[in-house]
Amino acid sequence: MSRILEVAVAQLGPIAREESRAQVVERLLALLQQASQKGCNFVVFPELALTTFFPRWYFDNEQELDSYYEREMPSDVTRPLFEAAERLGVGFYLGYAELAEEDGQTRRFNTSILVDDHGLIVGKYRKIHLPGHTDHEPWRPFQHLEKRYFEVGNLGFGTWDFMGGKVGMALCNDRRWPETYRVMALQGAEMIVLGYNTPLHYPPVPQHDHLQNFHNHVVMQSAAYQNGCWIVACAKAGKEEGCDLIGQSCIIAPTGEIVAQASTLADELIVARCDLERTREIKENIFNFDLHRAPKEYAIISKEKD
Ligand code: CDT
Repeated sequence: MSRILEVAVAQLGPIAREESRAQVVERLLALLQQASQKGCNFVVFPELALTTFFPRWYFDNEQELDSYYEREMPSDVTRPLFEAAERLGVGFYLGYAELAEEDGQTRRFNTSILVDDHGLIVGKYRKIHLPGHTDHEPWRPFQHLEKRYFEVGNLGFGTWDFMGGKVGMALCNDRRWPETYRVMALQGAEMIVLGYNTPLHYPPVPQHDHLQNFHNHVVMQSAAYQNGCWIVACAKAGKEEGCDLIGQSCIIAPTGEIVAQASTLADELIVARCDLERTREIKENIFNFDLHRAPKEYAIISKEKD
C-alpha cells in the first residue's frame, strides 16, 4: 500500500526591499501553477516569503517595521494564493511575519501556515527558536534582529491531519534543534515542512561560513532518519540586498536520503513523489519509539535551567 503526497518545493530567489507584496504573490502564483502542471498537490514556500528578510536591518521607525507584517491572512493581496489553491487543488505551506492583536496587546510572530487543497488554513505555527540578537550591533555587516522583531511562538510544535497524512511545521533555525523534530515525531509526524533564510556569512563565527550548506543538510538528514519522517525544506536564496543566502532546498526521505535538491539560487521548483507509508521502514524498526526509547533517562532535556 502507498499513501502519496506529490510535493513541490518552491524555492525563491532574492526579494528586493522595494518589491511589493503583489509582485511577490505573482512569483508565488507562477510557482504554484508550475507545481500543478507537474502533477503536484502540495507546495512548500520559504520562511518570511512575502518580503525581503527585514531582520537584517535595525529600524527605529515603528511604522516602517510594521510594513513588513501581515495583519490578516488571507488579505486582499494574498487571497489569490488561496483561490489558486482551491482552483488547482494544491495545498501549500507559507511563512510570513504576523502582527496579531491578542489579549489587548500587539504581538509579532514569525509564522507559518498550512493551507489545504480547498484553500483553507488548517494549521498555524509560530517560530520557537529565534536566532540572532535583540539590540542594534553596528559592528555586523548586516543585522539579524529576529529576537527584537518577534516573540517566541506560543503555539508549540504541532502536527495536523493534512491531505491524507500527519504533517508538522517548523521555521528555519528550528531545523538545527533535534527537539523540534522529536516533539513532532512523538505526535505522529510523517512529514515536517519548513522554510528558511540562512545567510552564508555568520558574523560571530565566520570560520564556519564554508560549512553553511553542510550544516543545513546534516541536521535535516539526520533528523529525517532519527524520526522516520519526510523533511521538506525550502530556501529563500541568492544575493538579497547585498546579503548572500544559501539555497540547496531539498526533499529528504525517512531514510535520510536527499531525493530532490535545488541547483540554483533563484526561483526554482523541485518535486518528489513522497510515499508516507515509507515512514514505517524506520518507525517500525530501527527507531521504533515504543520499543527502544528510554524516556526516563531523558528528563533533563525538558527541565528549565535553574
Ligand atoms: N532565519 C533564520 O532562522 N536564520 C538562521 C541564521 C543563522 S543565526 C543568525 C538559521 O538558523 O539559518
